[in-house]
Parts: sequence; C-alpha cells; structure tokens
Amino acid sequence: MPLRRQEQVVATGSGLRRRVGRLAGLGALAVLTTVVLSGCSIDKAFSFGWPVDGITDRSRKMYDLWVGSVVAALVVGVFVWGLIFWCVIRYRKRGDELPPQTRYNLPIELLYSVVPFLIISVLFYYTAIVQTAVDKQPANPDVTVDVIAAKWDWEFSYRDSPGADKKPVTTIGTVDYIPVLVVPTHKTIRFAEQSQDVIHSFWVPELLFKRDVFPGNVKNSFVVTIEKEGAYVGRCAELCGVYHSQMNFELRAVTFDEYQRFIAAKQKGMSTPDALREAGDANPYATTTKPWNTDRTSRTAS
Ligand SMILES: [Cu+2]
Repeated sequence: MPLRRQEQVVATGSGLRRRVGRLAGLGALAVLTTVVLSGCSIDKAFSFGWPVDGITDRSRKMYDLWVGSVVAALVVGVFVWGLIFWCVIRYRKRGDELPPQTRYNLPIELLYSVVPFLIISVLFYYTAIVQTAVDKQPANPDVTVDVIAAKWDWEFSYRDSPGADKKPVTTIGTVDYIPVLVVPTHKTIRFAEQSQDVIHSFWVPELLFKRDVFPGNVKNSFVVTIEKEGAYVGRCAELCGVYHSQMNFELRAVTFDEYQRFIAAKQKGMSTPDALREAGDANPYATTTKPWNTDRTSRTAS
C-alpha cells in the first residue's frame, strides 16, 4: 500500500538523520584513529611531533615549551576558524543588494594589531626562559670533555683525568673504529668543542641538541645532565666534506661507578675498548653505528 505524503516525509527525515549520524560516527572514528595510530603511544600522540625520548634534564623543558606553543596555536586557530565559519554562514549572500560597507573601524584595527603582538610577546617570553635554562652552564661541572673534530672523525679528551704521561686520557676515532664517548649519568657534563679544520657540528639526537664545532678562536661549549643510561649514536650535523655522513661516534651513558672504573683503566694506559671491558661493559665497541666501508672497488653497500 503506498505511503501517504506525511508518512513519506517522516520516513525520508529519519533516513537522513540516520545517514548524518553514521557519517558523524565515521568522522569521529577517523579522527580518533588518526590521533591514536599516528604515534605508537598516547604519550607520543599528544607530543605533537616532538620527540619524547630525550635523555637529559633539559629535554622536559623543551618538550613543555613545544606542547605549550602548539596548544596556544590550536586555541587561536580554533577561535579564528570559528569566526570564519560564523561569518560565512551568518553573512552569506541572500540577494543582489549590496550589504553595508564598513571601513576605518579603529577599535577593531587596534585589536587585531595589538593582540598578535601580545601573543608573540608571550611566546618570546617562554622561549627565552627555556633557551636560557638549556644554555645554562654551571661554573664547576662534574666532568669536562674536550670534543675535537677533524675531517672526518672525533677525538674526546677527558681534561681532568691525566694518564701516566700527564696528558689527559683520550679516545680517538679511526677509519675502522667508532669512538665511544663514555660519560656518567646524573652528573653535569660540559662538552668543550674545538675543530682542527672546518666547521662541524656535535649532535646526539637523543640530547635534542646540537652545537657547531668551530675552528680558530670560537670555542663553543654546552652542559647537560644525562638521566638515562644507554648507547646513543652521535653524528656530525654540519656538511663538512666528502665523508661528512660517516663522521659518527657513540655516546655511552653509564653509572658514575662504571665511569670511574673506565677512567681509572684509561689512566693505566688501556685502550678505550679494553677500559670499557675492564669497567664491566659487555659491549666495548659501538653498538649504534659501525665503521664505514672504505672499499671503493665494490659497488655493493656495506
Ligand atoms: Cu663534520
């Protein structure tokens, strides 16, 4: 039996509602899936792209600045998008009559000139605070390591730990040996940089920090306290020549006890792998990267 007109309208209306409901459900599911699957954990999903695996006392400060800035940008964004959509709907074209034209609205012009400056000032204020904290160097750090860069390897010299020859003990990389830079956790470490040729850049991704290594009189340095033991790859982050991409090292963060045993072994004249073994480390060689293949007769990658 055919439906009457009123019944047809009701039937079409509920069908439309169901379809809109289903679409809204799918939309919400898509947003949720994107948020949850874009990171491997909830922690990562809400870090807005910032690496959450920083290992120093300064990582958390930088993370907070990033998340705070993104949230502030989102609040401004949602407000502006709201205004745009409101204008589009509220003032949509209703006929051919020209709407009233408004010019020279001084209060509004002042508002949209002053508010961005306020936003920039707040961002600048927090950025300056975090930058100062990240750059802060105590007068007497617990350990000072001289980082000497040269095409295309690294040398690490423990300034306060003289060996038998009264010179600081060192670890130096070679073509077939990745230098392992051993440092203690929970101690302030100062890296004093110096280059023997061109500009390099000392970079351990997990420090969330890199600083250029200059030749000549510019002696850059920075201080960190590493809070997590482990082996972390280190790289040169400034294009310095043909084998720049092979200029790697390994940062090995160990307990202070192990660090002391390592330094004592080095002071006895041992090589870095032997000293690491003596200190009780099962992996005396780099585990995060490997020496580069110097064989130029083969085209296959090592
Ligand atoms: Cu370099």
